[in-house]
Amino acid sequence: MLVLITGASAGFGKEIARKFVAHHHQVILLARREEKLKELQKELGESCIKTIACDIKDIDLIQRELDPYVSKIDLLVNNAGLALGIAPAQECKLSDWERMIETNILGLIRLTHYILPYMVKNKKGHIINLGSIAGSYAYPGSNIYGATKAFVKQFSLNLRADLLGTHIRVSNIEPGLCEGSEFSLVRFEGDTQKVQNLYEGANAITPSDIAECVYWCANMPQRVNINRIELMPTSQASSALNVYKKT
Ligand code: 8X3
Repeated sequence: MLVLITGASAGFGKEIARKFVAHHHQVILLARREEKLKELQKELGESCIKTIACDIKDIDLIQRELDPYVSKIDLLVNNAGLALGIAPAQECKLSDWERMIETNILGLIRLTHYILPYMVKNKKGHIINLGSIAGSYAYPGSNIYGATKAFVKQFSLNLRADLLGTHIRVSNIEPGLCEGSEFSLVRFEGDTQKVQNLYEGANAITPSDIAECVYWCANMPQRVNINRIELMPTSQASSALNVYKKT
């Protein structure tokens, strides 16, 4: 299998790459940080056939770099995404909202739009999107982040509707609290104390748990489409509805 993974230099993306290479698949890695990509390429050896160091929003550059490979991609893992800040909506920076939409939605749809016709032509292919529990459950500070993941969830299901009869599979993996990636450090704007407090004693899920899910989805028999997988740490659950009381 040839697997294209976005956001591949760290966290989920890196573990997903390791998982597929460990099972003798080839990977193309896309991420912003060239140094980290090169490091991972060195670790993965010749199974990593290409790295592309650029922002997911640079679709023209991505298309140029992918051109020799695009018709051979079996699996696209749309993993690149981020949450910026955890402030209530009325205190958020508009630029943070726009950046989340740019990466989590526009980056994902542009790449999908580019690759999908090749998959349809080949009559095979699989798109695995990285959603989030934030796309299904509202919680304070999730505002635009959660909304982008709700988009990813519905887009995944809508793709299934359009792709009926094409043999293309689409899945959405929706993790909850996950430790061991840079996600929360980015969300808390580098505040390591807040990150530590969040994970302390939580026994959160890990990037390798996510990689396991992605790999399992991709390796189910062709007749099986896993539409969604929602996973949380055992220590996390959707909370009761909050009621604000006047004091
Ligand atoms: C983020 C999930 O639980 O950390 O995608 O907010 S959670």
